[in-house]
This record gives sequence, structure tokens and C-alpha cells, in this order.
Amino acid sequence: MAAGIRNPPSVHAPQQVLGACPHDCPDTCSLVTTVAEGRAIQVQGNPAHRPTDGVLCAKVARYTERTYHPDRVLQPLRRAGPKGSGRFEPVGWDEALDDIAARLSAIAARDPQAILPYSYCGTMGQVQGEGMAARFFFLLGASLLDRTICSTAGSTALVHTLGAKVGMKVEFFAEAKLILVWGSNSITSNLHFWRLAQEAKRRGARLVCIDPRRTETAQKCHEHLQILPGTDAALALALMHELIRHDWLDHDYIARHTLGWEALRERALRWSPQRAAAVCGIAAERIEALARDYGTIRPAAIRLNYGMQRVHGGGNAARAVACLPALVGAWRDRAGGVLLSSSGWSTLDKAAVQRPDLLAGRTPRTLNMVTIGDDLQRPASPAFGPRVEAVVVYNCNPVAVAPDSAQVVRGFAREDLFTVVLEHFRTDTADYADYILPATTQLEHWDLHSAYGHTDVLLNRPAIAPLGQARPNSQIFRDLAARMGFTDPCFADSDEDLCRQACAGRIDFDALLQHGFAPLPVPDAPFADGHFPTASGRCEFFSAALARQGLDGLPDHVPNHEAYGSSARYPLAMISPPARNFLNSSFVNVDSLRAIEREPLLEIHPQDAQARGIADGAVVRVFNDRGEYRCKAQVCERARPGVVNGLGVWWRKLGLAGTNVNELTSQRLTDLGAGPVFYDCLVDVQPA
Ligand SMILES: Nc1nc2c(c(=O)[nH]1)N[C@H]1C(S)=C(S)[C@@H](COP(=O)(O)OP(=O)(O)OC[C@H]3O[C@@H](n4cnc5c(=O)[nH]c(N)nc54)[C@H](O)[C@@H]3O)O[C@H]1N2
Ligand SMILES: Nc1nc2c(c(=O)[nH]1)N[C@H]1C(S)=C(S)[C@@H](COP(=O)(O)OP(=O)(O)OC[C@H]3O[C@@H](n4cnc5c(=O)[nH]c(N)nc54)[C@H](O)[C@@H]3O)O[C@H]1N2
Ligand code: SF4
Ligand SMILES: [Mo]
Repeated sequence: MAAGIRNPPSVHAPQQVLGACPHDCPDTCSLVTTVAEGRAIQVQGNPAHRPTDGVLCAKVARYTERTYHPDRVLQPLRRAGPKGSGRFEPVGWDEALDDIAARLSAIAARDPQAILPYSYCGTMGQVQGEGMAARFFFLLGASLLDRTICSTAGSTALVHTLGAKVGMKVEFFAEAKLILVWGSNSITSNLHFWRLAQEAKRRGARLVCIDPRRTETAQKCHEHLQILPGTDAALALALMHELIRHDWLDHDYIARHTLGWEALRERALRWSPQRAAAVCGIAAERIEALARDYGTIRPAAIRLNYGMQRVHGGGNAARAVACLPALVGAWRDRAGGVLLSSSGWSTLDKAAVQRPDLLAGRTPRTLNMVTIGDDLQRPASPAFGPRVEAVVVYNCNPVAVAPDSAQVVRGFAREDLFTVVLEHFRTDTADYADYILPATTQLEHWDLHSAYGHTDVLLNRPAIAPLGQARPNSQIFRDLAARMGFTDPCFADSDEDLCRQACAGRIDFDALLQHGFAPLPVPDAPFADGHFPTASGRCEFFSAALARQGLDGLPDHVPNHEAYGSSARYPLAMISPPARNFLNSSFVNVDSLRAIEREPLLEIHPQDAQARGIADGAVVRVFNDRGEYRCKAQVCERARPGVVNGLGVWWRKLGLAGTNVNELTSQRLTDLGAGPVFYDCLVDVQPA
């Protein structure tokens, strides 16, 4: 039994254990796991938790299938073939940890910045995410990782407009009369919001979806504006143009609670619906009609989601959309405003858990996780610092999910790179490891969660003992710390201690122990009277902070790096949003879920397919200068003409020819937040 786990659950009496879904999903569901004879037999949604409402998505409803999967890595493995061959031999924990600690210590003696932690949100937990791991890498003085791979364009935009990653309380969407579902396939990736939107619809609300793909969500809305990828700012500015022209503005709210109105007004007046229509690839009348809805229906709520910020201008686009509610005074109503993320409401004490003070004044370099492909291949230089000699990967599968896979693979294939991967499975990334260390799943460890799509904190208690020799991430870092001679007492804290430290003086831990969740203190209509958490206290249409960085202080349309158009080098724009039954690259190896998705698909409009002689169901070659990807064509009107949808994110080794859609995506960055541009990518397609 790992030292970090106290109160191991009884292995005899059948019982129900309260937990939290660990996945990178806005819904952060409260879980009830039924355990009999020490075995988890069912994972269900907690009916007592309002945001969960007793319902789980299809993926996590099958959590036991993932936990007891025959392919779980249940003992440490050491590489026994060339990098990437996937050949491994079992090794004891002590031998593995001794060797890893010795190798890392030797590198650290030269320069600890040559060691790079690489992690993301395989679990969103405060403890098994950047908990003990953060303590370990801060004390070591390793390179810092800028965790940008998902949301930094949009979150930086929110910070520079509303002041923080905050917005409407999700439950009040049920009371809205107009809901814009903007860059979100909610049925797939935000199911519990969608249930609220359905409730609003039953009460007469109008639903409008803004998405280049005709998703299952778009089909169920009253209107669908099928814009070209990366054109949302043009649309938002044209909506402002119409709000101004028809005087559908809340002048009192604008005067008292916003900053930079005159300048924004001037900018917006340059964006007639006709001009925006040409950029967005839709009819101007559709923009005028949407402006009329937004200017005249109360309360009006916008569920903005991260799908619209994975393009060059993603930050500006999110800023433009985040300005809209202030213009019409939508914030006055608790069912009005915008929600992209609620994570900024969290009061959890992250510093107590992560202990950045262990850096003790050192300022290691920071590497952006989006450019891992190039960075692993960079030689030492004064600008870059030391060559990366070791990578410790946890909660992440970069070989599958990071852009420009050919470069990522070349980096991880370096024979002189020492790679340790903490994992549940032999993922595409684990195949490149020198050591794979078996990690516990959410059913086997303690953790604490806040959410980015609602405003509760959840506690996850272990429901079962760790399977095989698996250990929690936290314990693996404790074990390494001990072997590397780290004597700081913080490495003796148990996982439950870490949960309590994050809550101390902020969240009632006894309530968490008893109910599994507790609410954060968030007002119902947080900006009804302004009081935005910006420097000015106002909604900042004009951001002095951005202007000081030499950037545009106002939101504008920033065209894609690889903009769709007749002069472009490749003729089709490709987006790669998630397949419904996978969560990023998680669950791709769960047979019952993969059976639903069948094989990697590229949706292509009949017109584009016909022009290329592509039949429905044919295997196609999708390509650009970065690489080539084979998958099956689905000729359908989910794709608009000129745009193909390559559903993600498959494991390369479970695809048709050993690659996935990220073979085609680029390592370029967004305008704000240095995020990835997965949906800013030109390709062509041919029958294979
Ligand atoms: N089932 C499932 N659920 C998930 C995930 C998953 O992989 N599978 N992933 C989780 C994670 S990590 C995240 S970050 C969230 C992501 O969830 P969302 O933030 O909703 O993002 P996506 O699903 O990537 O994209 C949402 C929609 O944006 C559309 N889109 C693409 N480009 C543009 C554009 O330029 N403009 C506009 N307006 N729309 C665009 C896509 O077609 C897609 O339908 O979901 C989480 N939930
Ligand atoms: N083309 C394209 N690429 C994308 C996206 C896209 O829409 N299109 N989406 C992007 C987005 S939004 C995101 S957030 C990233 C996500 O990318 P990742 O953060 O890599 O997410 P996953 O692919 O789910 O991989 C998480 C891994 O963590 C492991 N894991 C889970 N829990 C634990 C644990 O407790 N301990 C350990 N050691 N391991 C654990 C899982 O087994 C899984 O292999 O992908 C990005 N990549
Ligand atoms: S993935 Fe999302 S919807 Fe599914 S159980 Fe987890 S939090 Fe809930
Ligand atoms: Mo994400």
C-alpha cells in the first residue's frame, strides 16, 4: 500500500464511495462508485449533485471497463528495444526508481533545466495533477512548462476583458431566453450544460449555434451559422455594428461599467455585415438576424467554448465575444452574460499544494508545451538554454495530442533522451519511454477538484485499492524525492494532507467528506453592477495591459496563419474537434467506445468529395507540407464546402496507418496566450 493513502476502503462490505470525474471536461461530475468485495462494479452520476444530476456521459459510465482493462500497465516496465518499438521488460519498483533517480541526479548536477516535466490534464486533480509533482520539479529546479495546449488563448482573452476566468453561473442558462452556443459541440463535450440549454428550450428559449461543423448540437439548435474556422471576431464585430446601428445598446451599463467604448464603437463600425459575411463565408442577412435576436431578446446568454480559440486569432476572437454582453447590459440578469470558464472563481490554495516557494529564488526557463516537437530537437544555445536531456511525462500523451507529430516523434525518438512516462496504458508516448511507471486511476487514489464549467469543489476518495503494483502520481514523486535526497518535510505529506491544505480556511473539508462536493461563494449575477476583477473594475473593451505589450488594445479579426482562400497553397481548411466517445486521446483503447467510433474519419462535403473522386467510406490520404494521414472519408453535410473535419484524437497505433490527425497540424501559436492552432490548418485530400 502506498504511504500516501490513508483509510483504505474495506474490502468486505458492499459500499458506495463518492468521487469526482478526473477528466478534462467542464462538467466535473460527482461520481458514486459501487464497490463489492473490493472491486468497483459500477460508476454512476451522483443525483444529489445538481450539476451532475445523476447522469454521466457514455465514456465515464464505462469507467470500470477502463480501470480493469486487460492492457492496464500494472508493474514498472523498462525499455528492451529501440525507442518507439514498444518492447519492454518488467522491472521492480526499487530498481526502476533507483535508476531514474540516479539518471536525473546526474543531469541535475550539470543543469536541472535540462530536465523537463511534461504534463497536462489527464487528471484535473489538485493532488495527482500538479501536486506532489510540482513540489518535486520546483525543488529540483527543472525547466518550467507553459501548459498551453488547450485554453490559453481564450483564458488570456478573458483575463484582459473581464479580469479573470469567470462568467455566468452555469445553472442559470436554464432561465435564458436566447442562448448562443458559440464554438462548442456541447452534446459531445459539455453534456450537462446541454441539458440546461434543453430545459431553456422547453421554456421557450431560442438556441443559435456558431460552428463550422454541423454537429449534433448544431442540428438541435434553431439556427446554425456555419462560419469558416477562425472568423469569429469578424462575426462578433459585425454584431456590434448592428447593435450600434439599431441602437440596441444599454447606454447606462456601457457608461458606468465599461472601458474604451468610443474606440470599440469606431472599430465595430468598420465591420458591416456585408464585410463580415465575406470573411465568415455566410450570408449577411444571417448576421443581421442574429444581431436582432441578440439586441432584442432578454435574458441573452452565450456559452462560449474553446473550439473557437484554436486558431491564430483565437484570443482576439474570444475578447470580441466577451465584450458583447456588456454592450446590451446582459450581465444585469443572472441568466445573461457569457461563460467560457468558471475556473477563476476557485478559492483553493494552489500555492500550498504546489509550493512554488521551493524554487527559492531560482527562475528556470519556461518551455511551451505546444512546441515540444521542435524543442526536443533544439541544441543548447544562449537563447534556448541547455538541450533537453530528460522528460518526465505524466497525465499527458504528447505523441498523440501535440501538434506536428512528425517532429514530436523525432524528438521523443532521440536515443540520448531519457524519458520516463507515468501512465495507465502503453500509449503512443509510452512507446518512447525508457521507463513506464504504473499509475493509479481515479478509483484508486485521493484527489480534490475544482471545475471550469460549474462552481463547486469536489473530493475524490479512493473506492478500491491500487490495482497490481500501481502507485498514485503523488507517491511516485514522493519515492523519487526520497531517492534524490530531498529532505524537505513537504514530501512527507499524505494525499489527504494535500487535499486539506488546498481547502484550509477556504472550503469546509468536513462537508466534502460527507457530501463529496461543496459550493464556492459566487454571486448569482456577478457583474450586474459592474465590479469586474479588472484593473479598472470595468469590462475592458480596450485593454491597456495588451497595448503596453505592443499589441492591439481592441479586439479585431486576425486572419488564420493558414487562411482559407483561392490563393492558398492547400485548398481545404481542416478542423479536428473531438470524437464524441473519446476524451482527447483517452478512451481510444476502450473497445466498446472505439467500436462506436469504428475508425478515424474525415468528414468532407459532397461537393469537395466529388471534385476529388472520393466516395463515401473510401480510404483517403490527407496531406500538407508537414505530413500525411490516412483515414476514412465520410461524405456528408456535417462538413461545409471548403472545410474538412478530421475527428480526433486517435492513438496513432490504433489508426489506419500509424499516424493521426496531428501529423497535419502546426506548431504555430495564437495571438494571445501562446496557445496551439489545431483548427488553423490547410490540407488537401486524395483517394488513397
Ligand atoms: N467527448 C469529449 N468531451 C470533451 C473532450 C473530448 O475530447 N471528447 N475534450 C475536453 C476538452 S480537453 C476540452 S478543452 C473541451 C473542448 O470542448 P469545446 O471547447 O467545446 O471545444 P471543441 O469540442 O474542441 O470544439 C467545439 C466546437 O468548435 C467548433 N469549431 C472549430 N473551429 C471553430 C471556429 O473557428 N469557430 C467556431 N465558432 N467554432 C469552431 C468545432 O467544430 C466543435 O464543434 O471539451 C472537453 N470535453
Ligand atoms: N488535433 C487536435 N489535437 C488536440 C485537440 C484537438 O481538438 N485536436 N485537443 C487538445 C486539447 S483541448 C487538449 S486538452 C489536449 C489533451 O491532451 P492530453 O492532456 O494528453 O489528454 P489525453 O489525450 O486525454 O491524455 C491524458 C493521458 O493521461 C493519462 N492519465 C490519466 N489520469 C492519470 C493519472 O492519474 N496518472 C497518470 N500518470 N496518468 C494519467 C491517461 O491515461 C492519458 O493517456 O489535446 C490537444 N490536442
Ligand atoms: S467526462 Fe465530463 S460529462 Fe463525462 S463524467 Fe466526466 S465530467 Fe461528467
Ligand atoms: Mo482541452
